[in-house]
Amino acid sequence: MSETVQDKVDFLVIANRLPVDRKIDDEGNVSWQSSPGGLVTALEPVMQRKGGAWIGWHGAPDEVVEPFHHDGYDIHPVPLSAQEVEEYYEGFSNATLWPLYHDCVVEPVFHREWWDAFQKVNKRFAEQAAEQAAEGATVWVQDYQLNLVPTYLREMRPDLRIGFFLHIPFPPIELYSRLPWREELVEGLLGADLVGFQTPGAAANFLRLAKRRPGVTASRGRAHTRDGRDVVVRDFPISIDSRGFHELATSEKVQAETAKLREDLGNPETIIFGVDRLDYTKGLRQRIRAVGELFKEGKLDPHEVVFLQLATPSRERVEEYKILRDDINQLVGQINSKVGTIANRALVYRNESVPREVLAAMYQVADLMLVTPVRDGMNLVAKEYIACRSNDDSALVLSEFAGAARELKQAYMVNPYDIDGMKATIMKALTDSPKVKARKMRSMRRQVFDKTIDVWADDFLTELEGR
Ligand code: GDG
Repeated sequence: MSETVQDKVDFLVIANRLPVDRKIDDEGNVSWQSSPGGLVTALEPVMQRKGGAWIGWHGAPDEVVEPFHHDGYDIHPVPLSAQEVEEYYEGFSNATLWPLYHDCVVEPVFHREWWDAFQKVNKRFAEQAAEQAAEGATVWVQDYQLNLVPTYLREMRPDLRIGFFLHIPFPPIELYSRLPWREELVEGLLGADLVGFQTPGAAANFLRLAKRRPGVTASRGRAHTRDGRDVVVRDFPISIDSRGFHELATSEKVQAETAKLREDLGNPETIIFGVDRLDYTKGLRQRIRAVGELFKEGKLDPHEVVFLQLATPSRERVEEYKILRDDINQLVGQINSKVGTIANRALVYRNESVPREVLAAMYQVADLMLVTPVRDGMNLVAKEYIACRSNDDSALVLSEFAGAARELKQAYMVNPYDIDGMKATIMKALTDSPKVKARKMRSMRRQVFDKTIDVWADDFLTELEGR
């Protein structure tokens, strides 16, 4: 395969971020390394096979980076100014759409300037794709930040096959209708040939909205557009590289890490674990409150049980995220000052990002995993725990508001708004018989090893290419 950037390609992925991170060594040499996300793992082989390109922002504002070839495919960095990052990304994407699409768990912010920037940046991504795509190429657009790209791209290049996948939930019409630009955003997605969601409920919400547009009708998972096209709308629940995670978790390096971690936590009998981006949708306040109360009431003994919560820093310049960070710090402080001792902290809270090996070790030592979002498109953490944890004497507590709840039916389900209910379910998950827990774990393992990220990508692309 050629090492130079190709003029035109048959397969393109467009995402807000590139699949590579820039590394600069001590001598100042620059290199790009694949970022270890699930999407990259799933799509790299596809792009290598088809000779593809990935279009996305490289992560540094006010900088133009030339296209380059990386690991068998092309990378086309899209430049963003500092003001665009603020308005298109932090503003419209993460302070307007993100809360709105997550059931308005915090108030979405509407600013007309953000909307202007959102349109402008979406157009830039579409133009870049239109330039790179060969005649009849397949283009896969990822996520809410690029909601307008399908229609812009269709106007520029009607010959292309365009797919769109939304990684987050799609809200009911009653909430969506608040959006001053609701018509444009629905039209934006109708430019695609295939629109994929995490759940059938999200797909149904979108179809209900689509058929309100003048001249658009909908039936049996399809929207028929004014210009006579059919848009297929359905769910494609995303997954993980299950075998990859399992191999990592059982590797020698991670085994050593696991022993060290257990030691660092004071060799407790039971380890409860949670890991999330520090985001208000993940139900951290409710989860920490519930476990804190169990410690305070003496139902959990800090000499025997440790609750380890890892919260990865996220979107730190967006106001609601700053408020959340302060709230959680305060909540953790209050609990630890009332229960446990300096040697036996009840709650070990780490607000940082850790290497994958360390995360895999954390999954391996966790007797009980708490995944309690108030709303979540899928939630990969729940699946990663099932793939990594080898011991059958384990339990997953899972929010019914995560997309993953549709597939991991054997989890201990909770409503994170019901703190007492969550406390009772946590205690049940800790005290159920090993036989019951083993049955649940085995059934969830079958699900996670059956429906992997490759299955997800293949399903989506087969449907798209059949269009
Ligand atoms: C969006 C949707 C949907 C976290 N901390 C560390 C770390 N992580 C990794 C986890 C997991 C990923 O981040 C988080 O994925 P989630 O699915 O839980 O959540 P979002 O980031 O909100 O993702 C979501 C997803 O898109 C995919 O469609 O499931 O619903 O909101 O993979 O492992 N990884 C490492 N260190 C950390 O400290 N290495």
